[in-house]
Amino acid sequence: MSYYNEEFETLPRQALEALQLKRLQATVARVCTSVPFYRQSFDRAGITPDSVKSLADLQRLPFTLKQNMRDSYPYGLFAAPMEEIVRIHASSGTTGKPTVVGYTRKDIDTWSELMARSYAAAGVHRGDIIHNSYGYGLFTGGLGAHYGAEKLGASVIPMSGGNTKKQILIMKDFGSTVLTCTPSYSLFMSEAAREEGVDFRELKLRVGIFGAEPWSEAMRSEIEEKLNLCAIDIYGLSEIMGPGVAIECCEAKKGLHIWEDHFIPEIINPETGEVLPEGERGELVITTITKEGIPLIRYRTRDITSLTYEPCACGRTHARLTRMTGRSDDMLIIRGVNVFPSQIESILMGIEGVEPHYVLIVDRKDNLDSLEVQVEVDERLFSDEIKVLQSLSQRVEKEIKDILGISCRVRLVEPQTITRSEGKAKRVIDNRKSS
Ligand code: DLL
Repeated sequence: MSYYNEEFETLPRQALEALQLKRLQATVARVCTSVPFYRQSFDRAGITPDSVKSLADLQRLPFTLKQNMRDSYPYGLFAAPMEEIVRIHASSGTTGKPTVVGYTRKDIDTWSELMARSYAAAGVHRGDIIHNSYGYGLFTGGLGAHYGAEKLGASVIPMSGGNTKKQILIMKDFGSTVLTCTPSYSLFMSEAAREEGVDFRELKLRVGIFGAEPWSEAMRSEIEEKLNLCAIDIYGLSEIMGPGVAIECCEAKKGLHIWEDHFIPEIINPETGEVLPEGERGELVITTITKEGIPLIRYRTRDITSLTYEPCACGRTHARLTRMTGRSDDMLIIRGVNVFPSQIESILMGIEGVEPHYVLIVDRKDNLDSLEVQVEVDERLFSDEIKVLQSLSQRVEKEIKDILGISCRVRLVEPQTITRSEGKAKRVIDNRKSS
């Protein structure tokens, strides 16, 4: 077993909960004194700094929403004076102003440690050469993965995204053993390698640490086969920290350990806000308990997952999240049926001849929703008879109808026609939003 911080990663539950309570109380006191938003929202809920006597009292605290962060743009929720903020990141989002986060020196140290733990959980160690293709900049992916790699003591290549041909060359010549990027970019790299005549089996890559966007189990198999490595799922969000909030361990690869000595997770019913029992799927809510720059109480992530406290084969005692199926605001409602893009992805990946590059186009005509699934087909198939293509598209339509209960139109498109992404892939075009 390779831990980065064995004592904390394997802390018995009782000790972990005692630590959580102490840290939660300190965080509540901190936000009450330093953040007017919390002072007011706690006042309205009748909460004082000493209201939290047990972890169960967390449920009495009000939620924090992304909108609250937007309303206090840019620095309104900061709990530390600007003199103590050493880094600022922001996530752009698709609408409105970016969400801005600030880190104190201690926050950067914590983030680096949690990323170092995450690498160790993924089986990465000193001596590894980490090819980091997450974007460097306001996005937390690049710098988060970078600082964690240095903290671990591995060698990091700060590639950032883009210039894919060069990435392949560097990976080959520098002997990279670990690749960090979005799952969609990893597939783009496998195509670029093929074009460059580079076979991933000749490379030294052993582990891929993929996240920042939803991906399915079927996509994992596809990536593992095409890139010849062990693919690990990593989760995080800038509001809470960045990458490294939770990660799968390479021993079990069954759920993502969330570092509970720094974050308290809850799962709620997104409609009612009610806390759900262990194992039930719902929206992930996170409370940060060590952050100084921008601590968040019961932050509604919008990400859909479930939580388990069952012991894990790796010996880590921290709870595990199941693979995220997507965000509650990404859920498509098509003629009344709820569907996540990742569910369609899983079906597509299970069908021979269809490639892992797709886009979903949703429209509304005469008050009726329509869904078109555009997906690339295998090169060999594309040159085949029209009959073969027709029967393939009918098969995809039928499987989507049988499994998800929605009718759609499938349009098989030529290889290389769907836009590739160097960061987060854009899988859905919802034209209803603009109409
Ligand atoms: O994406 C941080 C990150 C960087 C995570 C690199 C992992 C690797 P944001 O740009 O703020 O931060 O986007 C956060 O991305 O709320 C999820 O909806 C989604 N997301 C992140 N990781 C996963 C994952 C980074 N493993 C938002 N599976 C989150 C599914 C993910 N969705």
